[in-house]
Amino acid sequence: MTETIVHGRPKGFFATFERRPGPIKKNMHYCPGCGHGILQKLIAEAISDLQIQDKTIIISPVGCSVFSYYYFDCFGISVPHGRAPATATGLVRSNPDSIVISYQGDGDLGAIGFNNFIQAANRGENMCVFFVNNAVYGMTGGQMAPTTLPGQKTLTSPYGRSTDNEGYPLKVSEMVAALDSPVYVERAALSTAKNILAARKAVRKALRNTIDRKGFSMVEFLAGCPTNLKLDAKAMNEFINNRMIPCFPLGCFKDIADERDPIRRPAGIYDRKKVRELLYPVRVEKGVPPDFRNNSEIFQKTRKIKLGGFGGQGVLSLGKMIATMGRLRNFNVSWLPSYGPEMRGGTANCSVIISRKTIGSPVIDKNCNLLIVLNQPSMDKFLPELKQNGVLIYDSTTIAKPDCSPDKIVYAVDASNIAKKIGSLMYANSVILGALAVALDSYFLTPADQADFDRTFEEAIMDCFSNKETIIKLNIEAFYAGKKAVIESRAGKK
Ligand SMILES: Cc1ncc(C[n+]2csc(CCOP(=O)(O)OP(=O)(O)O)c2C)c(N)n1
Ligand code: SF4
Repeated sequence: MTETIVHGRPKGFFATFERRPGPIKKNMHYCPGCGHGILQKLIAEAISDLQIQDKTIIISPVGCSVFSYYYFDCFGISVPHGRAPATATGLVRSNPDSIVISYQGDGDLGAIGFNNFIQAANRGENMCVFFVNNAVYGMTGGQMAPTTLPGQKTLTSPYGRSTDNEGYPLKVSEMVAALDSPVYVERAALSTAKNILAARKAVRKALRNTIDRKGFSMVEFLAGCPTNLKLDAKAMNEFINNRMIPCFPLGCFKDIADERDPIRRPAGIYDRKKVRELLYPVRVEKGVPPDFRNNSEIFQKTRKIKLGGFGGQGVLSLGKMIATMGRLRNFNVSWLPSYGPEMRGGTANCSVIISRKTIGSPVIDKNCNLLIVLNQPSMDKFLPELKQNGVLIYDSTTIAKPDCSPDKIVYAVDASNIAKKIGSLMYANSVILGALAVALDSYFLTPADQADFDRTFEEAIMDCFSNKETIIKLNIEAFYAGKKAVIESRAGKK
């Protein structure tokens, strides 16, 4: 007698599951009767029938399906809980030819990852989401999910889900269909043969939309988790048919793919030179060659700079200018602003680190080498963080002379008054940078690096304020006024 195999293993699966650890290489790890096994077979069949194996990427976040890549003979990624739509977005935006499937459970999609999911749907990303609604958290042992039915007992709702306490189940398909961007939303069930055939059709339709770049498609599958619901296969199907379907009606909620043109989004740019040109146009025009090095000893070590003042005084842009100066001279730099209520009149501060080495953390909480302060509260707060032999530069128009230990190098600059004469208080930050240039000149820089400092400052100003010619001009004026004032006051003292 010869046997005819009518429904064999789909070609979209590996012949043996070599990626699966342990001795079992032929069977899936899903429990008998689990909806994941049924759905993955439908997806594998569709991938091979549509001949998209070489460009399909299945993303499985956390949940029972996290090991999907054991089975599918295509690309696969496992990602953190709830993050598949974000990863899918990156994949499809960087390679619009890829067919990206975000395969998610109800805990993953409806709870921890809901915002990720709904934003991707609303952006109309060209991807398909296969959403497995089994009404519980399967992997972790059957806790209540956003889709758990009213009255359904789970590990964390032992008396049944109370709608008074936990609200009603989340109707994801209905919600997504209400958005304008998604093109196709259907709910199917993995219970009877008829339902499974409808599910099979829906899988193919969603994939076809993705191949045709029609945008966001989602199919929700009502699925069984017999293990956690403690039901045998027959009772599991009855639960889906008699309990789940009345709560989550089957059918197509939206199908407008035919009305939509294929999505065309800007292609990604990967050429390093082009990326650099786009990000840093000034650098390309004016920057030094990539092997340029400042030779002064001060640059051999990582330098930590803290800047504080009132919100609106230009403290953050002063930090940015210094960071830009470093970047334009091939240093690694970080700029970490501190926002918050400070932006509305309180103190604002930022941390800048300049280093030849990789910068591990942009945070400076003690031991800064240079402290620049433009208001009294920042002086009071940050002076204790200044390292021994550190440099302090402050606006003496507004801040009282600090009580510093003698090892510190202190520059008092009448910055606000000088800036006012130039036209606005907002130039006080560039005045301060002028003072910094003098401090560095006097103590730390070689003549070649001194000459380079002014040039770098001008380049940084142009980089930070591109296209604002008057602002560039007045900031440069403020910088030189700051330098002059410090040099004159020191000459006066002599
Ligand atoms: C950040 C994070 N939080 C929580 C967990 C624990 N966890 C693992 S799977 C899971 C829920 C899975 O349920 P579902 O998404 O419905 O998938 P199923 O297992 O039912 O297929 C949770 C909460 C985790 N792994 N990571
Ligand atoms: S625990 Fe539930 S969801 Fe997970 S494999 Fe078993 S039946 Fe499937």
